[in-house]
Amino acid sequence: MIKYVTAGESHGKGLISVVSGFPSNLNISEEFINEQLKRRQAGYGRGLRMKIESDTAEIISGVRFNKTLGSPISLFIKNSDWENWTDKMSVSEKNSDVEKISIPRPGHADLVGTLKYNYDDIRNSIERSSARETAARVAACSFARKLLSVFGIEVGSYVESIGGIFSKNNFADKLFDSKKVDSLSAERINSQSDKSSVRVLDSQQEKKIINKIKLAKKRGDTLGGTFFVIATGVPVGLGSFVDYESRLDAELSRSIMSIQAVKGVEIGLGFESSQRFGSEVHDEITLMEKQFKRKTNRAGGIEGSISTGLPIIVRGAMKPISTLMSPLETIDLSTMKKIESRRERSDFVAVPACAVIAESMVAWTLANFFLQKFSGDSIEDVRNNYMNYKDKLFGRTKQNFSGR
Ligand code: EPS
Repeated sequence: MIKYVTAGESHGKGLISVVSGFPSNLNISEEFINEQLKRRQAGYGRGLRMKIESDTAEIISGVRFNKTLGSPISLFIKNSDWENWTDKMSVSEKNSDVEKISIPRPGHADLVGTLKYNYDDIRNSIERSSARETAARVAACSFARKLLSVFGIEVGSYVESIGGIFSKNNFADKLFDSKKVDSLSAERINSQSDKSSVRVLDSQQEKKIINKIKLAKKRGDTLGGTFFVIATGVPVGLGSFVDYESRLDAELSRSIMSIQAVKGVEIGLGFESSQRFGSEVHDEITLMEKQFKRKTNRAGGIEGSISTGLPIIVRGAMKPISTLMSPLETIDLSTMKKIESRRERSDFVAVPACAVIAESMVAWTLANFFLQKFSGDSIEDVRNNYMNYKDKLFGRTKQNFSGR
């Protein structure tokens, strides 16, 4: 089992990730991790903070000469804005009068966190619930992404909609369509979506979305949206139906749902499959050049909670950011009276960033299942186990059923 833990407050000194369970001899560089961090920071509609920060991870342990050692890996991302928060976020008790926040924002973790942890300052809720934490996740998950790429597995994403604006070209349909599914490439999807300021695949849609974000900004409002994550090159056999903790679809859903502000997850056709006939949902099985193929991929690459060998397709929905410049009604905890919510520096839209974070979470989940199945102390051991399985897959099945 690979594991990671993140630590750090949004306006503290920085963020830390500790990653364990990776095999030795995996090639990785700080530059590779920083490329992913840069992708997380992009997107039209982000707040001022993204201009202040230029997230870079420093590897503190677990890597030598660009190769993992098999020992715990630790990473540090410095918060450039820390120098402006040393008083407000001081570790030791300060005599200075640091403003205490008593007005919770509806939709954020402000009120529930304060009630649950018995805080006397909402700042304590704000700091750790912030999506800034995802920078540490993206850094940690870069190791998973790198491991998967050794075996030809790539993870990509694009934004399907922001503020209800969809593309006229139904890209989602093509993801499930037979002729396209085999030639899908996560890398190719990223090479297109990385170029768009809102991670979409259609320039007309991009223009409309930018106008809608401008409108949201003008109104002091925020927007959410939907995104797709696609993993290609995944072998058949990751995950299992034998118990609930081994189910690949369940773990993928959990990992996406764990991202701040995500409110919905689907695998393959998801909710739409509930409205169709069975014949319009299930993917017919064919045989081509000693490989089992499917005519369609409506299952999104998972059957019986096990990967089918077709692209894994996950769709997520993010709610609008809960910090509004035109505030909603709330209660001031210091007076218990009705008041307008506080304004706090924030993003207007973060769906493009959310898609990159979701890629990272999918990569982590897949790497975890991959290593459970093909586990080894070094990347060479993992490769041997993988090749042994992959090369024998068809012959083994044929042998099992021959002579019947
Ligand atoms: C950030 C995500 C958002 C930003 C944050 C940086 O966090 P939250 O979930 O709290 O809205 O608002 O920036 C700030 C907290 C700030 O001071 O601007 C990120 O992804 O790095």
